[in-house]
Amino acid sequence: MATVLKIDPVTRIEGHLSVKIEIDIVNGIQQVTNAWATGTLFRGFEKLLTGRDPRDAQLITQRICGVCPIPHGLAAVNTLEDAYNVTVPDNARVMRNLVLAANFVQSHILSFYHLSLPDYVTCPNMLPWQPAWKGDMRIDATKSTAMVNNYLKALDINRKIQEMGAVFGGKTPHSPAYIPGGFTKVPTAADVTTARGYLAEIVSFVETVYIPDAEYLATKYSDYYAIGAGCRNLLAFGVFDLDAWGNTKLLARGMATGGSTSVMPVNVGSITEDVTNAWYSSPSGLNPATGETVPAYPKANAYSWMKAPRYAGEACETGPLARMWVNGDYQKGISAMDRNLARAYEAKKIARALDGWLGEIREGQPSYVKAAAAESGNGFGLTEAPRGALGHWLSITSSKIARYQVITPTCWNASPRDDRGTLGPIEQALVGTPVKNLKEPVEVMRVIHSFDPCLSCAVHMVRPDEPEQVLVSVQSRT
Ligand code: NFE
Repeated sequence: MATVLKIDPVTRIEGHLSVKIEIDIVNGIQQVTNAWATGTLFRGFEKLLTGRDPRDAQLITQRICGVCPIPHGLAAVNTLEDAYNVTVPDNARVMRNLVLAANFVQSHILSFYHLSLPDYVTCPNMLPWQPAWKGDMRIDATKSTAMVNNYLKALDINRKIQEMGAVFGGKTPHSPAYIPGGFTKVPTAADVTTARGYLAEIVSFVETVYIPDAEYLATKYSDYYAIGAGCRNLLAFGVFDLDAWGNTKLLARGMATGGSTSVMPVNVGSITEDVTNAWYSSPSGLNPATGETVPAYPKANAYSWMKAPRYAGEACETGPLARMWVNGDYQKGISAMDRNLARAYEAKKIARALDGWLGEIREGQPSYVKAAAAESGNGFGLTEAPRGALGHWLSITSSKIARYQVITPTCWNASPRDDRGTLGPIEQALVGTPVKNLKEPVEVMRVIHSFDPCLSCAVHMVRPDEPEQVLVSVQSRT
C-alpha cells in the first residue's frame, strides 16, 4: 500500500510550499508515485494594483519578493513602455542589465550554497544548520568543511554583489531606479570604477569556487542526472537586451518541447492559466491579457493558491536550465543535477557579461526619455527572473490600472494539475524519485531545490489547516 507523506513546510526555499507525495515500491524500488504541490499563500498583488496609477506598478510589484524584485521592476517598466510606446536610451538599457545581472548572480549563489548545499553536505553541529537530516551524505569531512567555508564566503560575496548593484540601482534589493522611459541614475566614470572594484572578486568567486563546488557535487551525486526530469518542456522569455529593441539578448527567447534541442519561437497568445485545481473562481484557461484573479476558498478538488500556467496547453519548466538550453549553452540533459549545473554555468556567463556592460556606460549621455502616460491601452512585458520566465500584463482605463496580471517562474514550475489533469513540472519531476528513508526524504528535497522555488513570488495568504489522510508528516529541516 502506498504511503502518503507530506512535507510542510518545505524549508530552504523562499515562501511557503507544501508537498504531498505518495510513495510505493515499483520494480523493487521505493519511489514517489504521485505528487501534489501546494502554494499555501494567496498573492493579492493583482487585486491591490487595480485602480492605481500605472506608474506605481514597478514599485509595488517589486514588493512581491525580496529575492527577485529587480525582474519585477523591469517587467513592470517594460509593460508600461509597451503601453506608452517608448524606447529607452542605451544608458538605461545597460544599467538595467547591470542591476538585473547582479540580482541573478547573487540569487544563483544563494540557491546553491544556502538553499541546496545542506541537502548534500554534512554541515556543522550548530545553528543555523541543525537540526538536519543525516542520511546519504557522500562528501568526506575535509571537503565538507571546505564547502561550508565557501557557504560562509558566499554570504560575504552576495553582500558585495548587492552593493555593486546599488551603485546604479540606488539601493538593493528593491531598486527605485527602473522607471518607464529609462533609469533614474545618471552614471559617471567613478561609478564604473567603483563597480569594477567589486566585479573582479565576484567573477573570481563564481569561476574558482562556485563552479568547482557545483561540479564536485555533481560527480559525487551523479545518480541525480537520472532523477527529477519533469515535463521536459523548456520555456524562456529571454533576458539582458543587447540592443535598444531587445531583438538580441544575452539569453534568447524560445521554447523547446520534449527535451528537443530544436528551439521554437514563443507566441505570447499561447499562454493560458488554468484554475480548476486552484482556489479561484475566475474562468479557467484565460490568457493573462484578459486574466482574472478571484479567490475562492474552499473549493472542491482545489489544492493550491497557484494557478497552472500552460503554453499551448503544456506544462513548462522555466529557469536557468531552460534559458541555457534555449540559448544553446547547456543541452547535456534535463534532471535535478543538470538544473544545478546550468544555474552555476549561467552565473558565470552573466558575471562575465557585466564587464562588457560597464564598458558600454556613456558618461554625459541620457538615461531617460520622457514617457507620455497613456490614458488607455494595453501592454505586456516579458523578461526573466533568476528562477525563470516572468511576465506582467496590464490594461489601462482612464489613466488607472484596470487589470494587472503577473505570471512568475515558480507559478510555472510549482503549478498544480491543469484542467486536463496534467501535473505541474515539479509534481512531474518528483514522480519516480527514489526515497530510501520515509522519515528523511532528502531525495525529494534535492529535486524540489533544483528548481529553486519561490512561493513568495508565486502566491501570498495563509491557508487554514485542512483535514488530510496523511500517514506520515515530515517537517523538512534547516
Ligand atoms: Ni521570489 Fe522570483 C524569481 C520571480 S520566482 S524569487 O527568480 O518572479 O517565481
